Amino acid sequence: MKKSHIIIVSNRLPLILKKTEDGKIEVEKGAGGLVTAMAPILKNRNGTWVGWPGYVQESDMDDTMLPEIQKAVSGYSVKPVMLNSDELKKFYEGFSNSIIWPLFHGFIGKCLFLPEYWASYQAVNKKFALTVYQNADDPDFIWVHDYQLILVGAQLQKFHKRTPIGFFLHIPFPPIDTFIRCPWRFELLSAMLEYDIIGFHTILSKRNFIGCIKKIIQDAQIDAKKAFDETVSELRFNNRVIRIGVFPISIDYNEFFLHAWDSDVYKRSKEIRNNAPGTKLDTKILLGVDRLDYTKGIPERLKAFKRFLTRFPKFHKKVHFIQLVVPSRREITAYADLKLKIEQLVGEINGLFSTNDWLPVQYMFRNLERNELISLYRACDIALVTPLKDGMNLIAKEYCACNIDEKGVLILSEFAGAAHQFYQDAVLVNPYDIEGTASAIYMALNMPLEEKSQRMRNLRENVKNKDIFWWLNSFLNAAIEKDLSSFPQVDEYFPCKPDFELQSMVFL
Ligand code: GDG
Repeated sequence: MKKSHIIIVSNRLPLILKKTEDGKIEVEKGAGGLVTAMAPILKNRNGTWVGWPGYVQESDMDDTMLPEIQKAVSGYSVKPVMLNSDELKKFYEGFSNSIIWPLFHGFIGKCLFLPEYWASYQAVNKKFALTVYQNADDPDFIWVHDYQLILVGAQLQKFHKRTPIGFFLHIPFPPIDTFIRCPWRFELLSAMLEYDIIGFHTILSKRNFIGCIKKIIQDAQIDAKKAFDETVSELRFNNRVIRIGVFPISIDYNEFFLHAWDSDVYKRSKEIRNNAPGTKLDTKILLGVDRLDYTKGIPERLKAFKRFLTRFPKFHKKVHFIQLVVPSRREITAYADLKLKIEQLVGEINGLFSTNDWLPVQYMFRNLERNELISLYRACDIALVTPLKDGMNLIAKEYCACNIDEKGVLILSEFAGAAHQFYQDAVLVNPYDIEGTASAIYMALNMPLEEKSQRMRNLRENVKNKDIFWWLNSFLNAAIEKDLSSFPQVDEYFPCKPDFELQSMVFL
């Protein structure tokens, strides 16, 4: 029998194409948890990765560049899908990042529902699907990733591709009252039902998705017993079965753990502690690491730190807050505005509280080398991971994996996917509650060592047991498992009839 291959489809390839000053194109290897997890399985199954190499080009890929691109990865193939400047603007910055991203994170006011964005999103998804179609054979398993590519599965079905197709959403799925505002809600939801398996990070996203299906899609049926729990549910629609599951993504725990033990990392973490302006033996380091994004709650966190300093002057000169912001999507106005807001708040706090021997906030706006980031994780006493909404948040997991002396505290937003796993051992906060977050900082600073160690041990155990490889296996097992005998019989299913009022709105 022919061995099935795996095809990964994501907006970005695990490599970066860059133009040098003398006009040559250079290829750099990509990094990150997804690449690490996917590489062994891609190699083992002679797989292919389809995606955009992050380089804008007006024409399609020149075939002479393919060997150069292929050289950046070994053991599997890469198939680039090129984007031109119009597609970058309308598909990537437009529909993906000015409609789905804000909508799915609940920032409805930031959505720009332009029909030309929708047209470009459809066209680019078709382009991705075509590349997949040209490279897939029938028993292959196709795994599409994330919100930029929701329509790829439906498009492949139009090409009569009847090979199993899975989809994983890396961001939250919103509740019905948010999702319903999207002019293309029916098209997006119907397209999701063309996949054979859909994975979410949290039970909340799974419930929201099923809630939307019940309201918006006619004739879908779902297993009543499992619809709202963490197990894999089956949804029946158009004589097909669609599996829906909860698979919280994670990190390569061992990689972070081993790097944290590195002697250079140890030295660097000591330097970070000793070089913080005004550092004394008892100075506590607080850390925030985020991509520049309004979902990450950076201004709210800075306001909470300001409130903390106002309420607890005895901590002046005894705390130092390092906030790293990694540049991202600055072409979009909302992101450029956010940068200014953050910088204004940092200036305000330092202006109010700094002395000639103490700087309360150290702000960095750049990308750091992986080992520098790990040194920061090791150096800090408290990690502030307080997004307003986040699919999972890998910073929380990386911080725990690197906290090898188990004395750190994780302050975590209730609205990060990670809170579903860490609610017992992290200090949970509502990031909109500035006063409450300031109190949480105070509580973390005063937490007895024994309690800190116990909580951190539990957190690390959790990340270690459910690492990125666990995530990958769980998803693939749920996708390929034939005998789901524990699944209920048809009479245990309830119909997902649309709400009458909504039905008339949606279908008239
Ligand atoms: C989406 C969802 C979900 C950050 N700064 C540097 C750096 N990083 C790396 C971290 C971490 C990653 O970036 C950020 O991961 P997040 O999970 O926080 O964030 P998103 O980019 O928003 O990702 C999110 C994720 O998808 C996975 O499903 O968790 O909810 O929004 O790995 O280490 N890496 C280096 N230098 C930096 O300066 N080297």
